[in-house]
Amino acid sequence: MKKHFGWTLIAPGKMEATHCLNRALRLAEKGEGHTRPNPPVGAVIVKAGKILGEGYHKKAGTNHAETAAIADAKKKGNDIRGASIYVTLEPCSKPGRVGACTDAISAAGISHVYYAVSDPNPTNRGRAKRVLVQHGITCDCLDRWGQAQRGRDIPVASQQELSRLVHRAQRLIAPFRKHVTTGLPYVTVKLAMSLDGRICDTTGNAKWISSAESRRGTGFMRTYVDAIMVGAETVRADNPSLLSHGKRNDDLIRVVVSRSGKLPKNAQLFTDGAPNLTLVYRDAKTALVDLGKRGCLHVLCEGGLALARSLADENLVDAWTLVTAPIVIGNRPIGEALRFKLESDGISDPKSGDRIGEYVHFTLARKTPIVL
Ligand code: AOF
Ligand code: ZN
Repeated sequence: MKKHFGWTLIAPGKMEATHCLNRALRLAEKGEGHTRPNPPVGAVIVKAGKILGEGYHKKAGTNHAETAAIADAKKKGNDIRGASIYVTLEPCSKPGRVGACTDAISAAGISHVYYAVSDPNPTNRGRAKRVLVQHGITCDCLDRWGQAQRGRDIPVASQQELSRLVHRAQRLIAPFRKHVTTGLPYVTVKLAMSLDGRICDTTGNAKWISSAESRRGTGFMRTYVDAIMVGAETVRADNPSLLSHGKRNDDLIRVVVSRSGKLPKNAQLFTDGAPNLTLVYRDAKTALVDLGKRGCLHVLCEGGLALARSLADENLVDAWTLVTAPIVIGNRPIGEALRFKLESDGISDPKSGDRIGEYVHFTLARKTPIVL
């Protein structure tokens, strides 16, 4: 893609959908960790190979991605009548904190809507197409591109590339899907292990196992989750700030699970003056129920072993991020903490190959959300 007199020019025709959806996803990802209880969403407006406006949802109560993109185009003085809009999520069709996006799209004179995945929120799910078609706007869900293509030509060169992007859009809203359908946040547990499958407990050899480089890599996860959760033993042993190694997320909530409630009063978490809220709960389940009520979509549990085990025992884990370190230690076996059976728990969908230096990160996510 080249910049040409201030326009982003897309290779004509078939590249449009993949280019615009990719861009919309990158925008949406900027909102991750800040939009609760709303989903992160991105949108791109395009006409004749030119991107005329783009935007994303920054915070609940503010512009949705579509209205942000429309406002961006207006600010740039671009005429978007007859344009197409690519959105990572089905546009909302019922007013909430803000007006319905289907109305804004129609008022702006946009004539095609392409969205990656249906909105799991029952208020909006599956309504957009009907509403938009009533306004004379064509609407296609890219998730069902084969179906859509039968009726209309979607500007896509590679089906494989489009499926990959749609899958990314599905992953992006997995936490929102869990929250809006169950009221609970999506839980990712991060554990470090050695090549011999030994788990690294924070009270043990944590500092041995995760290099500064790997910490920066997984520290990045703290920029896109809503809350970070640790057990009391981690606070006592490491006195962590739980804020990012690198870019900070001021919206991140810090959570400690402590059965006794006895935590050092001078722990960094309570005294560092950061804007980040710190909450203490007696057990993991109570914590998750309350975090869900506070609108948290995604909670990252970073240790230690006891907390990971209690989450696993109560069937509260949606995804495991296993950091494999290129060392052999000899400690407690990782299986003790995971305690899941790949088949019965429906854990699949491995996202592999995130390499950070000599470390490899694997994430195994549930196929279906947990229903309590
Ligand atoms: C979109 N674009 O950028 C977002 C959407 O309370 P509200 O008005 O902010 O509406 C929240 C609901 O709207 C949310 O639950 C989800 O269904 C949808 N979010 N929709 O078209 C966006 N954030
Ligand atoms: Zn909307």
